[in-house]
Amino acid sequence: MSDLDREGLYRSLRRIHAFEEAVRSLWNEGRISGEMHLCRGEEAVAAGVMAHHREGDAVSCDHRPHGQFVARGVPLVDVLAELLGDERGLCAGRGGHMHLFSRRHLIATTGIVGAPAPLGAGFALALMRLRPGAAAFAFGGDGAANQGLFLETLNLASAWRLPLLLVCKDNGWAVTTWSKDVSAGDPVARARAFGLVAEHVDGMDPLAVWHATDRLLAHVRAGRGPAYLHARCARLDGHFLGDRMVRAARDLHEGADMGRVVVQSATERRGGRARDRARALLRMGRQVVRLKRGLGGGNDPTRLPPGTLGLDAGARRRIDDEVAAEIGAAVRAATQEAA
Ligand SMILES: Cc1ncc(C[n+]2csc(CCOP(=O)(O)OP(=O)(O)O)c2C)c(N)n1
Ligand SMILES: [Mg+2]
Repeated sequence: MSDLDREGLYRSLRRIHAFEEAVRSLWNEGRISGEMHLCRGEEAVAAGVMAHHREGDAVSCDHRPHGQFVARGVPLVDVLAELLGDERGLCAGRGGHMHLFSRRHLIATTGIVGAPAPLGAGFALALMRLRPGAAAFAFGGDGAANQGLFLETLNLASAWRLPLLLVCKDNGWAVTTWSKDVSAGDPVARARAFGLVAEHVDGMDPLAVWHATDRLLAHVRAGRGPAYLHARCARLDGHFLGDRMVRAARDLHEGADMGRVVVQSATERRGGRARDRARALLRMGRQVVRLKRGLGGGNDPTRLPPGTLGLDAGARRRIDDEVAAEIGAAVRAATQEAA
């Protein structure tokens, strides 16, 4: 078993959180162009898994990659400059947040849903030959887990006993589709059917993620084949920044105009039966209340109850302050460069 560094795990959570809030501000200011998929709600998965990363391991990420890049220790100024489209960015400002790549840190992102799995398998194949004991980590979503290339990777990774840890960040959604409406069977059972060792974990609990990853990686690093971690987490900002579905629940005053449209369509004479429309309206109302409660903090993996991780309030405050200073300095450096 690896040593658990509680302060390090807490710091990692807070760094990811603070980084995403900084990106949100820059995006809101119009300094970052294009779609922005933040990983708020997935911090505990990124921090808990990446705490086990060792030099020489490789990482592949999906379109929500910041948590892994921050936890990997890629220089934050380089990542921020990339998001700002600055030529001093990680990929000369040409890739943006969905194509982050660092050869030095062996970490890559793809915007093609499902593709981190085969990309990770490729990394794993190379590592198996070049660096026995090293592992590849591949992060994807629940939507990605229904892609053909993901299922093909389960097969080949198992057949070739690749040192690969596949991590599913299951936030329940693929853009506007509830995954449960389009997913057959149980994800862990699916992976086991291909011969992987697999576990389900509460992805809101950093300690649980840390322990599950520890167990699975012991198997992977010993050369016994790939593993699969299914982590239930949340999607706190909707699919991308500006996603009205979540903004409506986040700020109820913004939701007023959204609410009008929903009520109008539900009371529209044409269309479905009155009973079905009334049910739909009720369901929407319940959904908003549930989201609102969740967004109040209960659904936020970085708002840990006192005593979590065994850190006292003083230690947590010190780390929070250090993280705030680090992120603030990175933003200043990146925006000055981009100015
Ligand atoms: C092959 C492919 N199909 C469709 C898309 C458009 N797309 C971008 S993100 C996304 C949803 C992915 O859902 P999931 O894997 O659960 O990730 P989440 O956004 O929930 O984190 C889709 C369909 C894409 N980028 N690539
Ligand atoms: Mg999803």
